[in-house]
Amino acid sequence: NITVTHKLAKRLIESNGEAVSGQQLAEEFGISRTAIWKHIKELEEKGYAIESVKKKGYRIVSIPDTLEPLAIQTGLKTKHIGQNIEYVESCSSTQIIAHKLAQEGAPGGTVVLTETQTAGRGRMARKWDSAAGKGVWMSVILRPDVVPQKAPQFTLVTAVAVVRAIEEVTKLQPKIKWPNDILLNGKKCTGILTELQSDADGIQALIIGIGLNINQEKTDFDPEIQAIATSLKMESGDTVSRQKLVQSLLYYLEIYTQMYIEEGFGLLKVMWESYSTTIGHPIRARMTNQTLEGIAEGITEDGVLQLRTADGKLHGIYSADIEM
Ligand code: BT5
Repeated sequence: NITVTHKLAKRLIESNGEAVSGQQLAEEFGISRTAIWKHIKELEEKGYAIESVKKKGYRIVSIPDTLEPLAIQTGLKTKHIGQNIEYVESCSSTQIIAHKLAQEGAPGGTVVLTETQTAGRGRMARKWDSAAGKGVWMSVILRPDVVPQKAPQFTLVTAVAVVRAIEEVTKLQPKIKWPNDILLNGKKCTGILTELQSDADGIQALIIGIGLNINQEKTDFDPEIQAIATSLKMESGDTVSRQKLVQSLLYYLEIYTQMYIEEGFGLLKVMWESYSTTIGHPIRARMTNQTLEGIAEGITEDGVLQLRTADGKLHGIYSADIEM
């Protein structure tokens, strides 16, 4: 039933604002006009606004801002990423679903989307706050033919894609904090978590988790992160279309990951540095076994942060929390 309803929505969306008669739809779908009408009612219940034009038929006026595959794939410009979408209304974590799908052989480019997560996670088993319907909680499965040492840069490449997408859909100018935070006015609006399935043959799958705060108000966040988190709506003052954001993000993700795989990190490194808040500034890098203070001088071709301490020594930082 869902599929006929979805096909009907697709048919109406693709008629580009032209009304399509109940009779014509009934013929095309091989069902009665009453059945068509029932599917129209079902779409209206899902939040689609459909105009019924006398003697002419049905016309879609607006579609709801859900992350359902149909909504995302209508108007999606990618060839690869997002052609296969797994959507669930709620889950523990899209990372868990994506890991399972990857193990079961899901193709590269598969995307998992949800409205809310009960156990969204950050790095080192930290909690990721995932308010229902207010953000984009997504995992992307990639199967790049690269050595495992090249995996960490996918976080940086993804960060560039996120910045480009936010710039395209809003007027905001996000900044990147090494390695995986996207900031607006110094507050975090996006976190990225890259996980790896690999064996003796190399990378089997990369699972790139992206959590984007879109339409939250301050009080939608857990009290303990209200001072450090923000959303696109809080910064721009406007409600932002999650659909458009996902479509744009998948597009840039496809372009930039392909560029990285085929041409290496060079150009992306330049883009990344231009968006970075970290480079050129004094920072404190907290690692599991030590904390270093100094100037962040840049990143290497491998995505390693170069930190110069007061004694003049240059340190390569592979993983840390950065304070500025
Ligand atoms: C991250 O970790 O920033 C990676 C977040 C990845 C989340 C996505 S959502 C889809 C996919 N499924 C998952 O289960 N995860 C991925 P980290 O750098 O460790 O930052 C975690 C810290 O960010 C927390 O300890 C909080 O301080 C803060 N935080 C938690 N939720 C936040 C939110 N919604 N917005 C901003 N900051 C948040």
